[in-house]
Amino acid sequence: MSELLKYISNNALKPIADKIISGQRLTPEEGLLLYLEADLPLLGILSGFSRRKFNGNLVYFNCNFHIEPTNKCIYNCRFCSYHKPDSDPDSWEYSHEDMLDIVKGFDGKDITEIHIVGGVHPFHDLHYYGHLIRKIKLLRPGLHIKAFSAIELEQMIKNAGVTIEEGLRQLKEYGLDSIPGGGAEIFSEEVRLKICPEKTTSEMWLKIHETAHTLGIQSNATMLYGHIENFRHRIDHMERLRNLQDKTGGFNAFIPLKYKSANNTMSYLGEVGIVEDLRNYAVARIFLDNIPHIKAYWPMAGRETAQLSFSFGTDDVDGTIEDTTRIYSMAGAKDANPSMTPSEISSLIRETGFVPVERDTLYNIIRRW
Ligand code: V47
Ligand code: SF4
Repeated sequence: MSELLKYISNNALKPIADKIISGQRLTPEEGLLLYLEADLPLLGILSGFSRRKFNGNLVYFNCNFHIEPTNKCIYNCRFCSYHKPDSDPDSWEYSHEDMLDIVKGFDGKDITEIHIVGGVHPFHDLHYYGHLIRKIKLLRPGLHIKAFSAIELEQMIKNAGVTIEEGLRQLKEYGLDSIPGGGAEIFSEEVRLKICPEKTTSEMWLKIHETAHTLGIQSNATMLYGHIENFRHRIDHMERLRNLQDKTGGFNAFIPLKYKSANNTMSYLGEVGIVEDLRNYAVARIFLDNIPHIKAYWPMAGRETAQLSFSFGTDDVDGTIEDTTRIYSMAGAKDANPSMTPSEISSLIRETGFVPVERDTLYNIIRRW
């Protein structure tokens, strides 16, 4: 493969390509240079090395649904189209009974994961959510509960008056199995100040995930891109994750989330295009050399971009969803009612020449489709 180097005309990129081919870690400056100077075909070839090392030609999915307990929120992130005040006819808040009814609606279906995430409630504490988890486990003991962004966790633990460590320990006892990757946005403090100034700090987000990992609770990490951030901010974000992963090894997947511009106060920015999406997936796959999976979350990315992204480092599309999330449709995503059957997802993957595999939340293989 060193033959490839002959065809790279940009001399600054040759040593970087050499490092990627020989499996060496890139510095932040080298990651930045990829964003600035590498074209799409080269990024496709180079991210292919990292992708094959981690996941061969497999693309994973799971069978899951979401519960969004409320879209009322104490925060007001500028990019968010989802949160609504009490008085808005589009706001909702489910009771435990409402949410248990949603779970019962999936009786008899081969679902392995429930993903619970929503707005940040002012006074519900970890026991309120812990009892919900316990009741769900009683109904469906085998269901993996991946729940609550670090932002929700910070607030519910604070409301219970305990430390982060104690709060997470108690939630684990209630039945929390893992934590989704939301709320990370962009770690750079200068950008955070502009797009979500009131929200949990980056330091706290990282602390919550680190503490979870040390308690044996695995998690994911997201990055919101394509708004006012620049490439340096993206590399800084991924470097902070890479450093934490070196310490704990607790992240399963990295999920780049493209900023969607409908119905929020940053709409004037518009959205980045598909080439930027693919370049971003590829740099993430190359730079994050210690996170095993890169997810193209299909309700946000769209089915076609998700398909193309398999050739730019991604190996996961998330799951069947079953029309249970509104975060992206309210922000303008194409699929207003996101839902795919396992065989639709597996055809979507197989059409691209990759091999579809159904997984559980922690990436144990359930079945090859
Ligand atoms: O943190 C909100 C993002 C996230 C917009 O862990 C937006 O498997 C784009 O974290 N445009 C929540 N993004 C969703 C999330 C998630 C999704 C799928 C899988 C997993 C996982 C986690 O949604 C928020 C925020 O970054 N978001 N508004 C918007 N307008
Ligand atoms: Fe609330 Fe989350 Fe929306 Fe921010 S992104 S306003 S924390 S629901």
